[in-house]
Amino acid sequence: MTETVHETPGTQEPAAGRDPRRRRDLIPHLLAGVLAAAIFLGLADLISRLFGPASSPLVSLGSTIITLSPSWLQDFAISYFGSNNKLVLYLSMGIVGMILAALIGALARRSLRLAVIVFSAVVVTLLVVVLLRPESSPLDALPTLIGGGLGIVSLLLLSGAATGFTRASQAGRAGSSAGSPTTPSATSSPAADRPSTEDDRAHSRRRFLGLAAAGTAIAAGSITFGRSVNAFGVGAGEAAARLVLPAPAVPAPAIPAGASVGVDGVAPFITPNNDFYRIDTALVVPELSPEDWTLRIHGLVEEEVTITMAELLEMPLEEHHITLACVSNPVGGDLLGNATWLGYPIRELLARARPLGEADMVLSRSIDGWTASTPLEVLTDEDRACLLAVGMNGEPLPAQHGYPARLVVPGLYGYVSATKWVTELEVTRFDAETAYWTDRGWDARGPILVASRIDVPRPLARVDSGEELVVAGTAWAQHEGVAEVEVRLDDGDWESVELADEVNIDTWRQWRHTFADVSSGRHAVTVRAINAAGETQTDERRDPIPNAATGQHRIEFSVD
Ligand SMILES: Nc1nc2c(c(=O)[nH]1)N[C@H]1C(S)=C(S)[C@@H](COP(=O)(O)O)O[C@H]1N2
Ligand SMILES: [Mo]
Repeated sequence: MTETVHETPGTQEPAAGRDPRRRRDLIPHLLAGVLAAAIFLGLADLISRLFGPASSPLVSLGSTIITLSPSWLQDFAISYFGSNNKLVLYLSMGIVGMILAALIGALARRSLRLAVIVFSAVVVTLLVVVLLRPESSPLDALPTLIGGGLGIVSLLLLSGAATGFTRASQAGRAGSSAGSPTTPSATSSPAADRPSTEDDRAHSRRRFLGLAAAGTAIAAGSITFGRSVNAFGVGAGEAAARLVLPAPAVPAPAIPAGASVGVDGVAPFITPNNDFYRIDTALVVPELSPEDWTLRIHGLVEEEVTITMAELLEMPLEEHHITLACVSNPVGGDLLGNATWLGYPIRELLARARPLGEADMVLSRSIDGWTASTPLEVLTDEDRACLLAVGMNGEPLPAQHGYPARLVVPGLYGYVSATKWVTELEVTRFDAETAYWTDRGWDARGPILVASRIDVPRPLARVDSGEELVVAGTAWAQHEGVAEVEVRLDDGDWESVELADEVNIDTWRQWRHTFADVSSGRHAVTVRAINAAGETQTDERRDPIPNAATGQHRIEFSVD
């Protein structure tokens, strides 16, 4: 090993830490550490595209962090970052990783051997993380092993070159202060390998800069190329384009024009697929081809049933407009969306399997192991359109929304019902099994609470005086129906608003209201909904856990 070159304590003067030039000399070493780590992870990620998604140490580490995070952290990430929570996870991993890698680079300046040991320990840890993923196989170790090996080679090369670079700068400084480029200064290392001519120094600098540029190119290139060859979900997206949906045997009724109140800025009645909120624990969208997909219904049933995609597409499919909502939606938040779903009634599938009398729950399982527990009586309800869905707004399910098949259950939050990439329905009992989120403290049944939101005006908007003030938004109480929505200006009386046509009781309902003669200055408007059972949305503020945030949406604005 090259440690004799690097372990040169003599080069460290007592005051080195306080000398800004000395601190600047650390930069090439920090960069060497960061680049070596980036080359390791970038190449491993690129090579992982030949294997399963879990074979990328980045992906497996991210998935493991999600699995191990305390539920308050997961809840926080979902409530505050919504559909961007995975991006935030990657950014945080990137920042922490860069700091660690820079520290390894700094360590390499003192002792290259120790730095290589620490770097190898990180590689081995990530190897264990990859192999412990439920979805990985032994072959998935290869990308981490190969990337790790190349990362260590890079660390050796870059740290060596960084040492050359710093010595060249030190010699340059010593030379200019001593007036002679060839005489080592009195305080510096007696090591004979210090570059002594201007040419040598320029060469050392060029060598480091060249290696650093090459390292940057390799790291950045492998991440970009690897992820564009087969970016998250794109593979499944391409497969989705090949799945041809049959025409529905029971089409959804056309959406009347009156379903919209016609106010700009209100969320459209049907949420386009690309704008539909996305919440799941899957860091990489599972890629499931329709040819390989099956749904197995088992557990407390008289007859186990397995269906293939070809069989499912032969069945008489139904289309329904249903609004999906996330339990983590904060008051006024947008973690809900409305779509026209095409699928087969789950109750018909369960009827084939004939659940036993003692069963009261269906544990649905996704290909990635995620689970939801849904009351059996909801899924077998004759009057509820619980679907094994394959289509969303006239297209096959987008990869992110569960391709090729997911569950959609009107009236229950997604975490207890809307399993994406679903492959299994286990008929069981609430007292025998629990599901992903119920294990983390959330309510076992998760019925959707009556709620409403103001979309217009936007919070803190400035509105022209003289105009009438239009307030508009949406309200929802899936499977119960919205009976009434009321708003109030400041602390005034509640006033009933104009409701859009009810399309069905499973979708949200737009509303609008006009206030005349609002005085100039600051104001607030508050909304509340009342469901068909007569329950009024409470004003009591409560956190989402265990069964959804409560409180009324209130926004402030000012009239000029
Ligand atoms: N496989 C799987 N399905 C899942 C989840 C998940 O984490 N994994 N999250 C659920 C939650 S909490 C919600 S709110 C809905 C969101 O569905 P969407 O992403 O299509 O909007 O999916 C549900 N289905
Ligand atoms: Mo959710």
